[in-house]
Amino acid sequence: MKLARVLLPNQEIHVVVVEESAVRVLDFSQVQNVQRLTDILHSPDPAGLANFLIDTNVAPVAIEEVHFLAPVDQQEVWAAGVTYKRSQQARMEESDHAASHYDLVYSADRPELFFKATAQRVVGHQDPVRVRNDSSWSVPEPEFAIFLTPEMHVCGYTIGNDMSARDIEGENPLYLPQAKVYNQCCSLGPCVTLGSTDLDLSSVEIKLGIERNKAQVFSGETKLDQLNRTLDELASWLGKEMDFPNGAVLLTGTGIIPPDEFTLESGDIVTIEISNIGQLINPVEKG
Ligand code: DO4
Ligand code: MG
Repeated sequence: MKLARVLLPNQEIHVVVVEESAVRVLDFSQVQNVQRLTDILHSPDPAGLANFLIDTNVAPVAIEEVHFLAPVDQQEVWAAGVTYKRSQQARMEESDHAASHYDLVYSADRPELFFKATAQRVVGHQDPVRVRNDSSWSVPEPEFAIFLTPEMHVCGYTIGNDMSARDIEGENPLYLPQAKVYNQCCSLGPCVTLGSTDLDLSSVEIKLGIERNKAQVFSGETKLDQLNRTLDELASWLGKEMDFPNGAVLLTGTGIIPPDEFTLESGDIVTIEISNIGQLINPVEKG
């Protein structure tokens, strides 16, 4: 089952169940203590609760008529890094100073985990992601993202874009937060696919396409079984020594990085597709 936060044609924001070609609006007035998408995700039976909440008095709304908002409420968004061989190689090449850090973290017990965004800095499907004004080498990072309960259990998946300024990150590893965290630095959505970690990773494909002036300027793909860590392992490292009363979203790292001569430009369209999860499309803005 897929759930989302959407803006309806009447400008109301609602949590919905997403079906093949329409969405079904949920009515939260039927139960106590369920007010947000997160409350459903963290409940013992998210699919059962969502089915129960479908407002049968409201007609299904066609998917083309709704605007998908980022599927986050108050969760912090975190990200794992250097979890694919491709990411380790690219980072070692872009940095003179930190090459051995990237090499070591790829195979170390403790993964790289960094704070990526508050919900306010996350954009949803079709809304613009941003390239920093002070970066001349920026790329999207297409990533499989997991939703975690306060107990650090995986309760759903979505598509994520960990926008990154490679020049700032490569200049000095201490600049990583500035390379990664700024307004509109992260995109998530369009929906949350309910599920836990019993996923056949080898069947999950991640694709990235970048379009400029209606022509494809980059495309790449990988599979989730190239991820060097398990989802549970990443979740449990994130939850060490840190409570997440609102749950968390964790981006699991990128396995697709455009060649070094590529940088995003204003007006580019970034499309990230993950099999069985969907397609996340965002235009790029600079400035
Ligand atoms: O080490 C820097 C960031 C790595 C990252 O974001 C990734 O591998 O996806
Ligand atoms: Mg990343």
